[in-house]
Amino acid sequence: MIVRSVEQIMGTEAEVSTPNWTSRRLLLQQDGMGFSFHETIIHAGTETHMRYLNHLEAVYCIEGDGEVETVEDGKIYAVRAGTIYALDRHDHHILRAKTDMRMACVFNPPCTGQEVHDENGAYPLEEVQENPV
Ligand code: 9YT
Repeated sequence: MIVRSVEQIMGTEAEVSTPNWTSRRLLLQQDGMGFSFHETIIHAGTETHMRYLNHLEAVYCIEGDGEVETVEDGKIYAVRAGTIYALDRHDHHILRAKTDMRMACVFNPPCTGQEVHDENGAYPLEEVQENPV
């Protein structure tokens, strides 16, 4: 069994920060679970454009207040504690944080650790599958 806490991740390579967010990657590809699991803090007042062309992501809001917009149809959804959104169509989306937001994020296929968004708002696809079962 794997047991970890965010305190153990802070200050290590598995904590990745950009101006808009800080992601603590609690479970990664090398853990062999078939998904990665991150706690992400979205900083208040930020707007982040994302489009995970190579991944599916589900995002569950634990704390904070904001909104997510799907670019294709311009729909805007409130995001607050208890809300989940799932990017089942690799949706191009914009996340706006009114306050700091604490999110639990799951990626399939799993992230390897150091990903930050490229010019398309995507993460690269990692070819190696550690857990091909
Ligand atoms: C909510 C969201 O997608 N934020 C960007 C960071 C990402 N969740 C990550 O790498 O943890």
